[in-house]
Amino acid sequence: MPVKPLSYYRERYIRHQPSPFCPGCGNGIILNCFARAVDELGLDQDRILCVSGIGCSAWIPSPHFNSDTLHTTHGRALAFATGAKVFNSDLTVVVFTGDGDGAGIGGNHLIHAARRNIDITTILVNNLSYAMTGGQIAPTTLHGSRTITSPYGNPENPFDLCRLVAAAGATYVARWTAYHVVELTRSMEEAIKNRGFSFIEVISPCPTRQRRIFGFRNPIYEVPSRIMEMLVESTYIRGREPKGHYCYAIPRAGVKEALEAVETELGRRDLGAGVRQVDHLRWGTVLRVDCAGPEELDSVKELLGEVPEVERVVGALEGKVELGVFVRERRPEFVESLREVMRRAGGV
Ligand SMILES: Cc1ncc(C[n+]2csc(CCOP(=O)(O)OP(=O)(O)O)c2C)c(N)n1
Ligand code: SF4
Ligand SMILES: [Mg+2]
Repeated sequence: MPVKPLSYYRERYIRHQPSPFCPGCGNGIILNCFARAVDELGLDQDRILCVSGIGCSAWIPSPHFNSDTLHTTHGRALAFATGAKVFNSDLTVVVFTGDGDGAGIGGNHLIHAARRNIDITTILVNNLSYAMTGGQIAPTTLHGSRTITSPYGNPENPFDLCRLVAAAGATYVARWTAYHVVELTRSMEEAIKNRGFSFIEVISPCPTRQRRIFGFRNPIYEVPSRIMEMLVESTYIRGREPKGHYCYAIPRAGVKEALEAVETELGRRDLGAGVRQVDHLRWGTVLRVDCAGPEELDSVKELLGEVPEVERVVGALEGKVELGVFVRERRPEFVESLREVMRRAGGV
C-alpha cells in the first residue's frame, strides 16, 4: 500500500486552526496517530463523535479533528459521551482526557464507564501533572516529584491507571508513550474496534511543565528530545526481551562525580563496558552501564557496588514502566444490555 503523505491526513482530518500546543508537546503526536487510526479503519467521519473535558489534552480533538467534537466540562467527558452513545449507538465515540481530567476530578466516571463496559474508547494523556493550569500534582504525578504544588517533593503515590481500569472491568486496556507511534496507532485501531470500554493511557511529553518536574536545566528547546529519550529509557514493551546487557548506577551525590569515578574504575579493570548519563522516570538522572554480555554485566555490577560515589545499582528492568496491551476480553456491552432491558420492559 502506498505511504500517504502528511498533507493527506492534514487536509482530510485536521481543521485549519492555529495549534494551541507548546512546541514539543505530545498532544499533536497523539492527534496524528488518531487520524491515521481512523483512516486505516476507513471510518465515516460523519459518524465519529470526539468528546473531551478540560485541559490541554482536551484540545486534541476539539476543534482540530474533522468530525463532530464535544468540548465539555472538567472531568465530565465520559458522562457526556455515555449520554451520546446511549442516544445514538451507531456513533463511534472517542473520549480524549487528561490525567487530571480523567483520573482526578473525573476518576469516578472512568471506573464506572469501565464497569459498565460501554462501547466508548478513552484515550487518556498522562503528562504527569495538571499541565494547563501550571503543572500542579495530579493523581499520576510520580512519588517525590517537584511540582508547583509540591516544591519539596510529592508525598503521594500515583495510580497505575491501566490496572485500575482493568480491575474496574474494561475490555481493552493498553499503555504506550508518545514515542511509540506505530504501536499507539495500531492500539487505537484495536480499541475502536472493540465492542466495549477501551482505555489507552499515553505517557506524553509536556516540556513546559516537565522541565521543572524532571529538574532539567537545559534551555527549553532542548527539553522535548530529552523527555523523548527518557520515555524510551524508562519503559519496556511487555513480552519483548530488553536489548543488550546493562544496569543503572544511582549516584550518591553529583552525577558528574559518579560518572568520573565509574569511568576511571571501568578503565582500570578493562571490562569492555561503556558508561553514559541518562534520564529515567523512576531514578532521575543516573548512569547507564552497557556490557558486552551477561558475565561482564555480573562483574560490572559487583564493581559498581564498590564505587563510593554510587549509592545503588539497579537492574535494567527495575523501575521501568510496562507498555503493551494488558486486557483483551469480551463481556456484555452496556448499551446492548440496556436496549434488551428496555425491550423486556416494553419500552422499545
Ligand atoms: C471544575 C473545574 N475545576 C478546575 C478547573 C481548572 N482546570 C482547568 S484544566 C485543569 C487541569 C487539567 O489537567 P489534565 O486533565 O491533566 O490536563 P492537561 O492540561 O495536563 O492535559 C484544571 C484543574 C476547571 N476548569 N474546572
Ligand atoms: S502546557 Fe504541556 S500539555 Fe499543555 S500544551 Fe504546553 S506542552 Fe502541551
Ligand atoms: Mg495532565
